[in-house]
Amino acid sequence: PVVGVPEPHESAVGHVTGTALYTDDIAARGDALSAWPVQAPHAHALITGMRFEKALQVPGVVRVLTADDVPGINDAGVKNDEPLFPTEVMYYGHPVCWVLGESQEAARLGAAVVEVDYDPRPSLVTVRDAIEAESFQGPQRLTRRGDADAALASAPHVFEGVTEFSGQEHFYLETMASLAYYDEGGTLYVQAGTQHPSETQEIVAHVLGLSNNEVAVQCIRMGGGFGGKEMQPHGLAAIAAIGTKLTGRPVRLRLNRTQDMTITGKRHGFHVSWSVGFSDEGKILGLKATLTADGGWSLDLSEAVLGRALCHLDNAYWIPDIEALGRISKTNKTSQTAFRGFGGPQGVFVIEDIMGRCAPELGIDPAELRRHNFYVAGQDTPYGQPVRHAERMHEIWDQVLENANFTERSTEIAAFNAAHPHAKRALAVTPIKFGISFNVAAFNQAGALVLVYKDGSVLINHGGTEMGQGLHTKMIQVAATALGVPRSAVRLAPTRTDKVPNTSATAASTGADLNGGAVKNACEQIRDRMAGVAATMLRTSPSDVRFSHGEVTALGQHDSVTFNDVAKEAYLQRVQLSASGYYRTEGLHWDSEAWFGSPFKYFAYGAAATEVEVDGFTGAYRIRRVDIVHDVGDSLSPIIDIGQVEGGFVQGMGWLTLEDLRWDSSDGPGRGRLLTQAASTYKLPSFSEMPEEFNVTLYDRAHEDGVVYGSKAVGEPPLMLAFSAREALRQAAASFGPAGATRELASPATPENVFWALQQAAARGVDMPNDAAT
Ligand code: MTE
Ligand code: LUZ
Ligand code: MOS
Repeated sequence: PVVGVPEPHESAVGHVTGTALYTDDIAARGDALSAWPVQAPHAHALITGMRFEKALQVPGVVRVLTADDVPGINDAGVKNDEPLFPTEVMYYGHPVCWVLGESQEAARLGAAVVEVDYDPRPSLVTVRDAIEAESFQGPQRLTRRGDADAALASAPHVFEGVTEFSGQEHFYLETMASLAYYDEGGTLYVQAGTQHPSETQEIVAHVLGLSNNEVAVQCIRMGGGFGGKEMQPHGLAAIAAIGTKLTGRPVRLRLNRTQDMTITGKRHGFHVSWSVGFSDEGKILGLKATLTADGGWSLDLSEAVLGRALCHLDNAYWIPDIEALGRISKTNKTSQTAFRGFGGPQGVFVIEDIMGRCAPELGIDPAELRRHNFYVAGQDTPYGQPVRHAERMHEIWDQVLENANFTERSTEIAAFNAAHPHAKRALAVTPIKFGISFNVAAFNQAGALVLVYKDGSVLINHGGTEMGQGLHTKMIQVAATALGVPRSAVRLAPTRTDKVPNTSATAASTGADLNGGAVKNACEQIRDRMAGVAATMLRTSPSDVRFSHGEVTALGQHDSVTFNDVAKEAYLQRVQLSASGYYRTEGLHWDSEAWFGSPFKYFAYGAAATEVEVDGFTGAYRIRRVDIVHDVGDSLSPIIDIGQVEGGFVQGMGWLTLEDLRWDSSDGPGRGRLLTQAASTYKLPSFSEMPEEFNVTLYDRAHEDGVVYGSKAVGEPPLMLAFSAREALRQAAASFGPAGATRELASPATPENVFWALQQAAARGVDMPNDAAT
């Protein structure tokens, strides 16, 4: 089999040499017009007038697109709450109209002189303000099991707190891009960086008043999506498409970095209030919480994100009695959206924060406290899903402690800390359990189209998109394995809605599970037909034919023919050599009203142990070492999977420790403006923040029944392993003070926030670095 073989990414050479093309590279080769937005300088305002005379006098400006130009429906959201051309500005930077120019520069200059009159309105720019004003959108959801009030009333240890954290900018290297044009037959073609080509197609069609078969969307690859291109490319693609419809010319739309950051949605920040009860032994007895997501100006995917947050509040822990209310605030900000983990990280944040804060109060080592509360076989999640393979969590935990030399190093760290008043180290370990499947049941299906040509070469199409995660590499491996041909015999064609229709977003980490199932299904149809042909060539029965590495053999015989010969013979015998494949995930059920069922096919498990060292004078820190054990089932492609684990961890670490989204909440003229609009003010992880030692181990003998070749999804879960870094920083900061104190740590755990945490710890007693210095 070709699955399981360490293969480099199919575009690795193209990525590093610059020959791999992205949407705007294609656009740049042609004579397309460029679109440029006019962005409103108010968090909330009514638009009372617009004048374009000056813009139209700018050389190279072709026209201005407004609501009057929309042939179909002026809405870009699947919830019908996102006017593409608004009459009411809902956030600072909201595009109110778009200028088309012969060049990007012409369009930019034209946009700068469009005159817009605004009538400013009161705005809400923090989730706290929205809660106070009771500004919510969408339904509220409740996870409930048992009687949380009673559990808290009788618990020997009860703690209360508020946990607040901010969102995260996707900062995919390739910003949003699309290119629209007509083909000779009148099909409107849109090339776009989109994780969800079928939905881009649908939105473009309804904005233009077309049916889906008049629009085709292609995505060759993305320079990162991370959830940011699951929903938000649609409206931008529709702008390009309207421009094409009106001018008859190709139209190119590419946001620059600051436009991308100020127009498109981010990870949801949350405000969470909670109370938790523990037994004397440190078992969680009950939890009550209210989670409020900062939704921004429209719903987008917020309901599903909130749902996943509620379904990951337990992380890996048994919580017998629980009552958790989830709601979505409506604020005057970008519309927050999917981001790797899709609400899961936000739910997990809450329980890991609780563990980290309560462990010292209970006088229990945090690693012990966590382990002590793990699910065991036979227990269900609060929403009713059996935690199958709960024992894996325990095994993975033991393995990561062993790989990390946890006990020995903890002793060394204690000795180091005793000897160093101005520097403290800490080693923390955290688990992850993550549910795999879309929490919207209908999305758990996929299609593929596999073509075998007369010469035996293979071309596959599937509905998933490539955003760097290696899905195409895995699909090539699946097809080669299913057809029994070498990897080199298989090529893959770009994702297009006119090849495979009605696809789901490549999201929820399900890309390989779903599309792999569909590709395998198509290959098996073809292989079964070819087995019939080979049987005539080898004079055996079809059930005795075997395909392997391009050779076709019969059980118990020495004779063989090549796959290529069988393909040619199949053609001559008029046997079909192409097939469309289909897959849907079986066994899911979910009642979204009762908030109960089994929404996930399985859980992915992992654990990470991270060591940090914090400087007592500045709060600056280093990540000294990370050890991870992560469960990907039987890996389809180990290099890809290890890369996903590493990348996910680092992206999570960025969110939790560096990336500090700031919005202007003053009452000045910049109210609601995103202050961190570029890499200069938004600190991403870079080489200097990489763990000095980084060991990733894939959990062994991990076959998962009922998934393609026993594999498990990998894309999102490892992001949440980064909680180990946050917890290590919490512990290191606390080590500057006496044992047993509460350990609060603001988010993100930037050097600044770590500094305040260690000052607070030190203020409780001994060894204050600043005192020592004076
Ligand atoms: N890896 C890279 N390199 N680039 C990405 O944009 N997106 C992540 C993850 N890994 C992403 C990535 C997200 S949010 C998801 S849901 C999955 O990949 C989607 O791909 P998959 O389902 O094929 O794993
Ligand atoms: N559910 C989910 C979703 O779990 N992950 C997703 O990415 C998603 N996207 C759309 C709707 N539901
Ligand atoms: Mo990933 S957030 O499901 O695109």
